[in-house]
Amino acid sequence: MSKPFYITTAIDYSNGQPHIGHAYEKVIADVIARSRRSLGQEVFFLTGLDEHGQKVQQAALAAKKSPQEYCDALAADWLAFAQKLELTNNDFVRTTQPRHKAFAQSVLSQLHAAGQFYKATYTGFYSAKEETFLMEKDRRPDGTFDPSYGPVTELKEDNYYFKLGEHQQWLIDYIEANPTFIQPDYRRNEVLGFLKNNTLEDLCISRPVARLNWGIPLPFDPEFVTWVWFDALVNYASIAAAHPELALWPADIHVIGKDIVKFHAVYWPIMLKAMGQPLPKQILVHGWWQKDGARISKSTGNVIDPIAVIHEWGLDAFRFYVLRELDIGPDGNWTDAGFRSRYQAELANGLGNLVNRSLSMLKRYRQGIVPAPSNELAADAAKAADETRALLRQNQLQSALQSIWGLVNRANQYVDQTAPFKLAKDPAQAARLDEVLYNLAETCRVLAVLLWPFLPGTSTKIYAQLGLTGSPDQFDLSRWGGLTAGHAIGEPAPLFPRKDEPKKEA
Ligand code: ME8
Repeated sequence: MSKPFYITTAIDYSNGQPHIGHAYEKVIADVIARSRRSLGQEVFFLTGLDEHGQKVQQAALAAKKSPQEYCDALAADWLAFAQKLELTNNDFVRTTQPRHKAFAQSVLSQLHAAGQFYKATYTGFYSAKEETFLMEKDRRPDGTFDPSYGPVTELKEDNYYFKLGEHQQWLIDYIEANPTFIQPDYRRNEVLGFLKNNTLEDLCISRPVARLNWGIPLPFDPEFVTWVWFDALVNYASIAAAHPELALWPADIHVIGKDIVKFHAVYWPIMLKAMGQPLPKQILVHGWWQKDGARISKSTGNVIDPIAVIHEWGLDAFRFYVLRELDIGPDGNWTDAGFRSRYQAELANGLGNLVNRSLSMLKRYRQGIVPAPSNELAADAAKAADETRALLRQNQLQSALQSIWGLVNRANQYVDQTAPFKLAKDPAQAARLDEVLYNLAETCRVLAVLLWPFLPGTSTKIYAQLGLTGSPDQFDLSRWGGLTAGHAIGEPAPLFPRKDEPKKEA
């Protein structure tokens, strides 16, 4: 058996409720996971929670709970959220699980034994908010630190350091020799620019227990816990190791957001090299969502609640909007008007209308019995399927949706051109009507298959309305001609109910 395609997401800090950014990233990974399965690959999809560190400890304190109780309660919410998004993850990691902690400690012991760490005294500045040490060179021209660091305090403490610097040239050479290791290209160029223009400082991988105790104890010094990022990054390998029969490592894709590129494209590869492990094949970096042109922020109230959107519009409308609106890479801007307009134009009037009128006409004019096969739209369907297959293999999700909608639009245009409602009035046109109805129903079937990774609920409904059993989850089912003469379809029903316009403010 070949190694499964192993895809991961960032693990989210368990210090609050999921937001649009978390949902977006998880949907990207889910669509890639589903499309690879549809294309015949075995897939292992991992997501989960980052439960240690100061942010979580502080949030627990504010909630007057022990950190573990606090994380346990939140984990239930996040697991429910993963289900709400219909994620097809194969495992869900929580970094407080014994299986993860034991693995992280074994890595720490191994690297310590190999002489990769040393203990030193640090004197300088510390941002508790970002859990990071700052230096004189981090000051702005006016002498202050960037407000994003929050309050910065002076500090003198012992810690353990990881010898990053030794591996700098190796990493530059690796990234240059492997152009698809960091994608999109402009993120790769940023990392290369950073590595070529800076000397990598050794990385502080511990925090004294006296200051922070919510972490994995260093196995070789109980006075310290592991710095949260060293703990968190290891999740990708610890969960692979928890399924030894699958031989998952190395991962094929780490899907992450643009703010955590340095951790994944600099620290993690060097950690793996020191561990003697191969590197993940690709780090796929997505951009950040804004709302109405401004940063998403709980404190200013500029937020999008993905659960509320899903409740009002349905999961598939949410999945569609985030993937169709924003390519993987650049930043995106969520507007409620934009969401509403894509829903109306592309889902309700585009796909929904096509499926509903195609099946309703087949029901009305032919009692729901599929006529003899005809190939008029076969070439259009094959073109969309070929393009979609190639684009899915390159994780080009937005372009794949554009290609699928090329077929939706072609079929809607075909209805207008052939005017089956007119043909139905003329008994001499019965054979022509049969052809048109076949082409429309079969196009709907092909669309169900192409849409499966993106809109699994809608795709399943289309299949059911066509009276087909089984699931449209194998890409090869998109080959033209799946519907056979005499097959009885099911009951048509609107896929995307029309929504009233929002009431205008008086
Ligand atoms: O960074 N738009 O966790 P996190 C799009 N625990 N994506 C966004 C976003 C936005 N507005 N805001 C956040 C962490 N994200 C660490 C990860 S991995 C070993 C440890 C993305 O909860 C962000 O870029 O702050 C990241 O990929 C993910 O959400 C989790 O962010």
